[in-house]
Amino acid sequence: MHAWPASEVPALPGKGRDLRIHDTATGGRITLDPGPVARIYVCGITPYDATHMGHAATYNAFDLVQRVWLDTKRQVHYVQNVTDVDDPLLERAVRDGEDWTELAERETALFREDMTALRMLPPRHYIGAVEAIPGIVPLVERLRDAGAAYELDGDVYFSVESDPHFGEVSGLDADAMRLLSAERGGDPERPGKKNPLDPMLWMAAREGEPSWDGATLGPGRPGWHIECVAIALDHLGMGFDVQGGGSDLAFPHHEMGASHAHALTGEHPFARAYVHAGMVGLNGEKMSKSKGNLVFVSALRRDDVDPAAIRLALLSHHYRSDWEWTAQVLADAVERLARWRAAVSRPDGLPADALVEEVREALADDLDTPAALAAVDRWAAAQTADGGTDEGAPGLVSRTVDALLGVAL
Ligand code: 5CA
Ligand code: ZN
Repeated sequence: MHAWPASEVPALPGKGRDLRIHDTATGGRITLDPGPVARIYVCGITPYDATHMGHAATYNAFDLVQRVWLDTKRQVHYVQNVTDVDDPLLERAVRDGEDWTELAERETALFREDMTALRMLPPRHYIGAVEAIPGIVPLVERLRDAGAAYELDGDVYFSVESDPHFGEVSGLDADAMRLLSAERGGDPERPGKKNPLDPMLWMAAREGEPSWDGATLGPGRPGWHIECVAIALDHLGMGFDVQGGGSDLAFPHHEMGASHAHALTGEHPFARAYVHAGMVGLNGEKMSKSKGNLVFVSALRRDDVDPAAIRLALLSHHYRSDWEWTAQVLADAVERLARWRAAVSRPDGLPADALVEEVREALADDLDTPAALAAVDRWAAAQTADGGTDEGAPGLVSRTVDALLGVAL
């Protein structure tokens, strides 16, 4: 699949800083030390509805991770998937009497437009589940042949007990896992499973649903977790630097994915850090396609909201906190954008070298965007009050905000 166009990332003077980030698996902050090519996998959308502010906030967090790495002069190898076949997508297509491929293509196209408008850096490999199927089938066969998977009425399940590291990503106890598994696409109640938590790797063809050639597995379609594992192993390999997603992916998705990968390769870890963004809510509930309480990026764009203001609204919250989208959050961002634009539109200004370092330090400190924004606010306020004579300053601030925060002033 093609991704979306890249916006330029200006190079900044001086030296970028290594990222210290919260890792869900260790429950603490770790300093990432990627090689010259940093590797990141970010779970993509299931394209049955438009990009909402929750999605945008999560993709914003992982865009910042890359911007910090680019500032250290590393290259970034970024992979993202599109879950373009799965139960919720097929159910929505049936509900709306629409062809599921058309639904997926339309919503993926809209997602690309939203990501472009928000200046999110595109992945180098943007891979759909459907196009990954030929690579998924042999992995499931291998897991089965190695005794890490078993058949149940034609479906193939992964045995969580085959991975001694199972449970280390989310750190949850069995009861919590069972609850979340039922909520998030698992089927802990299905009789005949070795362990109620075992997730499906390959679902045998169902009447009226699309299916693909599964070689010795028989016709069917892939489970959700193996999709991301196949794509990540194909394009990044084991031990990549960051796997990212919203906190609702820690269990079961990232837990199961890590276990699949350990069982397949005999190596550990799958990702060096599992990084999770908080949930964005609306009117007291998590924004979600299934609940329908959504604010869409595309709807705001249609209402002529500047995408830079949307991005500033996302940046005004720490990525790990759960927060509420409100009209006030957007109004504050619109006002801040105007203030910053006024401050950088003067021909000269207050020296900004210290500001570059402050923004760098804030982001390196577990992507502390509220601190980064406060630093720019202080420079803009002082600039407006006193002005200054440094001719390079407004341009430097513009480039810093663009390169590190993805906001074009
Ligand atoms: N296709 C899978 C991942 S492989 C999936 O979870 N798709 S999704 O469309 O449901 O979500 C895409 C990303 O947005 C995921 O990282 C998810 O955790 C995140 N996300 C979904 N809802 C919210 C929300 N309300 N707030 C923050 N992030 C969210
Ligand atoms: Zn995923």
